[in-house]
Amino acid sequence: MSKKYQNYINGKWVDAKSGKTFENRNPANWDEVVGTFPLSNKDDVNEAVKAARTAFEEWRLVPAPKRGDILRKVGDLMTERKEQIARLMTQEMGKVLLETRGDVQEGIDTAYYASSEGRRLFGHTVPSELPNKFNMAVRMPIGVAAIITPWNFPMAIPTWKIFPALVCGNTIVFKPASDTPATATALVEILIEAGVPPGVVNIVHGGGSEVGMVLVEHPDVDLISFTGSTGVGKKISEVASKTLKRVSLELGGKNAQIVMDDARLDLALEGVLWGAFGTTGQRCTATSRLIVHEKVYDKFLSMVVDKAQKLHLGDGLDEKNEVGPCVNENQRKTVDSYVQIGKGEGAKVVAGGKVASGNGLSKGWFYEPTVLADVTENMRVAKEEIFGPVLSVIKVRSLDEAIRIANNTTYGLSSSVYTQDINNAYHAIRDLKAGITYINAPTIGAEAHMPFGGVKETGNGHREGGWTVYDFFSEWKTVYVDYSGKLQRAQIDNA
Ligand code: UN1
Repeated sequence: MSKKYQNYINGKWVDAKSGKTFENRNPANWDEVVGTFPLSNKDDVNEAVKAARTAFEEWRLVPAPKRGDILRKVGDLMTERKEQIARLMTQEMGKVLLETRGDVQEGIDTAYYASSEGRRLFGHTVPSELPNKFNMAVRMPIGVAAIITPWNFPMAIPTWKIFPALVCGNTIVFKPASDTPATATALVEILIEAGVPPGVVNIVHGGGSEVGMVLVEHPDVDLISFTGSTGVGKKISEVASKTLKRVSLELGGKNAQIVMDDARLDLALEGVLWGAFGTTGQRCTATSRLIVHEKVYDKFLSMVVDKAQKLHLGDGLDEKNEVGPCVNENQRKTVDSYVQIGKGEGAKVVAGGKVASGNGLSKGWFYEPTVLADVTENMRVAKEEIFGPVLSVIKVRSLDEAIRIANNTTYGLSSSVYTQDINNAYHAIRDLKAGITYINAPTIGAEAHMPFGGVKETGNGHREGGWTVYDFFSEWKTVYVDYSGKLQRAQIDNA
């Protein structure tokens, strides 16, 4: 019997009001059911929003350092359960243990950062233009935040949003991806154990239209923080504008790694394999394009092909495996259809290019790590997000051309340049249109205490991570204290 999971609303574990459920299966072995989850709808969402709204009135008054103390405990509990959660995550979404451990670690780092932020949450004091008057700007809680998260980082991404939201004094309704509801539940269990009061954190499982969009439309939800596809992000933005909600969107990417002729190819090779095939290519930061200087193109391409073909595919729980399955059937279909599109456009499949078969692979959504060579900049495989183990390789004659092509997409999340030339590196830092640029490192691997996000259709200008996310989850209040004992008119009495 698989485990039966529930929603958590107003301090209680409950089924969906409709009684309906859905199953979550292991993508490396679709016979295995990880759990059964409530298939919620607007009735469950309304209940959760009501609980969060009520709880907000007390939670906003808890001193921020105390809210931070709870998050320190959360970090401690996550540390204790790191291995257990990593295994559960591998089971429900497929990426290898090494990476699911990293995912949990990113959550732990975020917990400790947020916990200490409870003792900062700095505002500003600013001199007044008038005598005997004091000016300051302080951060205030906003209200109810809807947290809508993807399956590729089932622990890290929810923590990037939930922990800062809580430290800032907001309450939460959490709608995790329906491919990773078990990991999300493990996070909520920890929050409860660490002492988050009833109603402050609620989780509602179910689909995007039945739960996610209901939250986006809900008049009593103040904030939406969403990570997912650009298509869904645009829809959210449109719908949320009707109630003027504050919305943070972290969307797609089509990230490029540039390899110059002076690069250390051994290093660039490790980088591109990790960037393109880590998490089976299912990161918004994944290296989806490799842009190589013509002088080293043939040599570097054959190095990449050789290694890509040797990557060990299989169940992520077995530590000898380096690449897990795609998360589900649809995702694998999308990957394969892009490979066909690439071929049709004239790209050459030089590694992989098909559904993987062989020992231990027959009941999972495995796809061979794929390299498409001779891709040109306007092919769809050079511009559209694939979200799978497919690398498009493009040849260029100069750094300027490489940067121009890297920028020739509607996305702008991560970017990377391998070069030994400091001048090249700084040109790239200045000119790459992306929220993140790595020098001599792959496009993946953002650290929790640094701003994370992109430009163009990768988002709407907000940043998660680091100190920047606190701007999203708090409202500035400007305060003037006049202790002169008389009416002082700004712009008039000091003229
Ligand atoms: C994502 O792909 O949505 O930088 C997040 C990275 C990870 C986070 C990725 N730390 O690749």
